[in-house]
Amino acid sequence: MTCGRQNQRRAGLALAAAALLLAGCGQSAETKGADGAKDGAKGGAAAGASASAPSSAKVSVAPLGPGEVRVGGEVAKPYSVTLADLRKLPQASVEVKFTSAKGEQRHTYQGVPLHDVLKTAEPRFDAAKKNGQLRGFVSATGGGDYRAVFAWAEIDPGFAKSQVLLAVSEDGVAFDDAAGPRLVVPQDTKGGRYVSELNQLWVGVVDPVVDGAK
Ligand SMILES: Nc1nc2c(c(=O)[nH]1)N[C@H]1C(S)=C(S)[C@@H](COP(=O)(O)O)O[C@H]1N2
Ligand SMILES: [Mo]
Repeated sequence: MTCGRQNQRRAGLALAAAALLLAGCGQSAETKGADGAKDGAKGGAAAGASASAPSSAKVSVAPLGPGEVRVGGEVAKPYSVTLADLRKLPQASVEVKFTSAKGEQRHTYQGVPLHDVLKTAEPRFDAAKKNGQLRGFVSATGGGDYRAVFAWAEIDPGFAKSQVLLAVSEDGVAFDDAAGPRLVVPQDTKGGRYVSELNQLWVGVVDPVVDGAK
């Protein structure tokens, strides 16, 4: 049974144990199509947010609150932001289209630039290195432990043409506060990085990985 292995792999996330128990271990990413029906995973974040971890689970951090997104990694000021918090910040709006298992989707999203949310945490890039921020990346985790990675330059308006958003609404309909925001990636033609029910943003720097591999 793959249940235990899945559980172990996900143990780092606060919501993991509870979400898995409630969503069912059968709903692993491996059992879904490559182009990801994510509906099975959808309940995961909300369920994990409202349930407490079972006493047998070794979860080292507090359970996620409803709609909470943890911002951490290589940052000076790790913090949490909720969907309710995001609604109060300066908003941007974007019209996008992307392909998905359902076919082409066109939507208007409103939300906060991902770059704004990350800058608040003060990423620790090496200022002594030329364009030190270009060694940075951001891992975005959503409901069902769905995860995608961005290079810093893709989200930094100093480099990127388009603006990645943490959306608070889709086509004028607000996301449920408990579900959390959705990443919107206007430069992508496929929906894969439109991570829903976002719960973690993790800033990393590639140097330890690359130099460690030498
Ligand atoms: N949390 C989460 N977000 C996700 C996925 C997922 O499985 N889980 N699937 C992605 C994929 S592959 C696509 S194509 C789009 C589909 O968007 P939709 O759910 O609005 O149709 O969501 C993306 N965001
Ligand atoms: Mo997809």
